[in-house]
Amino acid sequence: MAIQAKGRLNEGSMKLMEEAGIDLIIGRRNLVSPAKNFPLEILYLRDDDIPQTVAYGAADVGIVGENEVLERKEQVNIAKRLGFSKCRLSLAVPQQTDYSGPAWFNGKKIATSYPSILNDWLQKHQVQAEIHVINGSVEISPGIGLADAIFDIVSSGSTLVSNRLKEVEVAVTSEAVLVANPTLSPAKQAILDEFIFRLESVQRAEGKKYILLNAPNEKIGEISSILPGMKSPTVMPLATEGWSSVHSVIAEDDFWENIGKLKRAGAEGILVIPIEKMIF
Ligand code: PRT
Ligand code: ZN
Repeated sequence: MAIQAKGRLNEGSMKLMEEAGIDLIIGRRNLVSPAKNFPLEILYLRDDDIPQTVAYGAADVGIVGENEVLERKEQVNIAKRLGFSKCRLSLAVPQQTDYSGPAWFNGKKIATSYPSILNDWLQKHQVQAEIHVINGSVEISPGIGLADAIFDIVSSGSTLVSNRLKEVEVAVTSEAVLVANPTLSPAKQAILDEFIFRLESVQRAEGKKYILLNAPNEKIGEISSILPGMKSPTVMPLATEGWSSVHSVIAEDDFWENIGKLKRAGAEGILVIPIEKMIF
């Protein structure tokens, strides 16, 4: 599996390994890390090289920004969207521009590190513009007279603001994705499926809490209807006659909405505890 050696995707990629319960042997030179307890080896690369490495089979899978996958147009399958490093690729123009729509870009010079995605957008909107490819610090080009506009990654938007630019068109949105070589052997596919299964078990548990509460037996029906659990809540008798312990899984957001209702319905001793993994 190829992951980014350093940069914005590295931390999220390493967190996924941890969530999947994969322990890596981190060597001193740190170019390759074998896993101790899973049939996996990590290669650390620059993000730009990951789509090609996976397409050519030097790595079987990789974690990379969808923007790089779209830009490089290599033959890889998106095995799973990972939900981190979210951003968008947008066109931005100087703040004072009276922007009228895509036709504004006709005859303009646009600086970018993503010429292929930009070219797709220009064609789709039938705009004739000049693409000026630069790597890094794209956002300063209009200010120094190198371009009329830029096409770049935006996340919070603060880089645009500090360069006196405004975002006028979003071409694509992106997040980190798990990519796979399209011709994995069945044995490798099985390892990938196991990896994805583990990630999904952790994801399912995110934002979910295990709730335990005590209630008089005659209130259990009402309390169960307030708790939208996995199926039906587990009800166990307490040592105290006429009382039970009710267990369920709830979304954390639902909990805050329903706490008052539960108490009014007679729930006592409410405990809310985190869930690490959920497997159906
Ligand atoms: O060294 P290597 O080549 O591996 O890394 P890199 O420098 O090419 O990439 P890196 O680590 O900067 O980004 C890796 C990936 O993170 C990108 O390909 C995107 O998929 C994703 N990502 C998410 C971002 C951002 N958010 C982001 N904000 N990549 C870059 N930025 C930059 C953007 O270029 C711009 O300069 O941040 C600035 C905008 O941020 P805001 O918050 O000011 O809008
Ligand atoms: Zn890069």
